[in-house]
Amino acid sequence: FYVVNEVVSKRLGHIPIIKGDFHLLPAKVQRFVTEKVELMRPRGIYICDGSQNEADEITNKLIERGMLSPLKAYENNYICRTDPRDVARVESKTWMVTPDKYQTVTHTPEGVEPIMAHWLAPNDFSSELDSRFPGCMSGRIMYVIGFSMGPIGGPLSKIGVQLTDSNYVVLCMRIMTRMSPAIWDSLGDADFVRGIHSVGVPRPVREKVINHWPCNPDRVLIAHRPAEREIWSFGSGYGGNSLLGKKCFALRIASNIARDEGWMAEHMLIMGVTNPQGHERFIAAAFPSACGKTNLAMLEPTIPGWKVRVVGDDIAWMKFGADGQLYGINPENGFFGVAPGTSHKTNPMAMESFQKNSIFTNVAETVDGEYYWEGLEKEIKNPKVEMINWLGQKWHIGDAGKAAHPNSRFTAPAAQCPIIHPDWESPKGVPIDAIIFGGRRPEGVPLIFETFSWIHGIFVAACLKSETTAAAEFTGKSIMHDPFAMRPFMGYNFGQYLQHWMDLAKAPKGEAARKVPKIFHVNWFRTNKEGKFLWPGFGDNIRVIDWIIRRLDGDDSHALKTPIGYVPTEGSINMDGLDPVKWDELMSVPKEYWQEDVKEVRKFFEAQVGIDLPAEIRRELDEQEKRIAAM
Ligand code: SAT
Ligand code: MN
Repeated sequence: FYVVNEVVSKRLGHIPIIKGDFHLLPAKVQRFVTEKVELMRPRGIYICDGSQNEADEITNKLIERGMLSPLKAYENNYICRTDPRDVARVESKTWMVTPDKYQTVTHTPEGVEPIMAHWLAPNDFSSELDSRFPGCMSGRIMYVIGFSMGPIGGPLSKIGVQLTDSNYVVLCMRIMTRMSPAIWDSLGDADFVRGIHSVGVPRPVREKVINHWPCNPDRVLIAHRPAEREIWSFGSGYGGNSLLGKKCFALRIASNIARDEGWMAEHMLIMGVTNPQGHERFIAAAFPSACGKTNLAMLEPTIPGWKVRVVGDDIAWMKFGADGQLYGINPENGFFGVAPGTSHKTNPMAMESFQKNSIFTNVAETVDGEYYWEGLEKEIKNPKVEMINWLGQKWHIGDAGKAAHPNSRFTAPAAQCPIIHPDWESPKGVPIDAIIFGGRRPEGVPLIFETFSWIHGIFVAACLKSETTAAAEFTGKSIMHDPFAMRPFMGYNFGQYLQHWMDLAKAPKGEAARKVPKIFHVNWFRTNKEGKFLWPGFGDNIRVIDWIIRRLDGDDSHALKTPIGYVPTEGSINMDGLDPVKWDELMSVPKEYWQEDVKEVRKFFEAQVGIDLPAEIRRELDEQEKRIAAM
């Protein structure tokens, strides 16, 4: 073992280890680092330990360089502006690399591009790598980040090692994952998920670096090799592209591991909800990016006696126990939330979470050293204050343009949330009793409905659609399919993914029958003809959760059967203290709308899932169509 270390360390040649002890890394990690050092040729190697000292050292370096500046109104809060070309995930340059195309994508007809997962052939991938990574870290430091998704050593947790030349990434990974030398002990000889990330700007730098934010937008590539549990990310420093623990690992790679191991890796929040009688239930909920997962997870109930506590706001790893119960963990350690729209009115608990030790990206900064973004108009101390907007220009409320980029983000330690659940780090997870799916649906879709069964729920989730948001590169509003809110994060053939969900309902021999969660669909975003929201949303969403929980508790008297599922009967949602809502407009299931919808879904399945669509799901579609026709 020692001899192996010696050999490996010599192969590092003249490249100095700037910090950390290479010999303390597990042998497999040493080999990984060595190989990649040879490929990317950094000027030094920095082995991160995740400590406060380390974060301070890196932060100070970034402040000196102008990439980061302190937000003086708070304790240990920092702001940074990216190159304006590097502000969101780039779905069109995000790939899954598998030998067989159909491991990644479904069988779509000639000329139809699959929208769930993009496939890159191994040969093409090799040449894409060859044209980017050799020497890509030259003149830069390579940081080695060992991290755990989920509590270190937990039965549902997984370890990753990310190499990066971005110190911003180091600081954010420290908030978003568990980074500590304990990772190496926990890992031992075991395998780990490999992440290789470079901003793609070797020194000497040929192009002007904007905002001290090196990136290479023309050359962006985010590629995953699921079989090898490996991620290659190039050219972008933005969160979803660069914090590899998050979408790349915890969703795209993890969903592959989950399929192999019989669990699920999903784009879901987890919340604990306690009713006035003191009984707590855990709910997981999937919404596309920028549709309010963070707000729902931290909801402040507007009806008395209820309590919500957050377990996670973006990703859930869930596994059925031998007792038949589904358990879920939040693999993350922080919140990477959309800033605009977040305020004391909409999400006071998120606001409390980032009063210190947080990083703000592409928001505005006032001359008083406070953050600012759209949605804080009514809360800002001095509405006339001068600001620097996300583009670095002087800006005041009322000026043209925006203060913050619509996809600007806060990165905050989850433990700082005042309503973080005491069991949020429970290694075995919390028991999940309900799953909610939802999206932004201005038209036709009621506030809430309950699906008829596990399989009907899977069908409904497969039909999930939502208005596009600024979380990806799309511009303009349109309703897009986003099955399971996983479209941008799908790690393998969507038909097989559906089959996997179906299979999970059956317990293996010797285990208790599975108590599959009830599946619901919500829509906070239905509008009237004038485009005004019909439902107040935010803290009032507890009223819908209340109905859901009563359904879980076996209340059968308050549900009306419609062709798409059970909707609440009028009067069964607590409206105390609420301005009158237009119940019929909010809850109606319009026949013409759903007739069109079913046709559209059929086309979507034909075009996008084809022969990979499990027969049971096709049957659900047929049944739904019949029910709608009979309305
Ligand atoms: O940009 S991230 O992928 O990290 C967040 C999101 O879009 O959900
Ligand atoms: Mn997300």
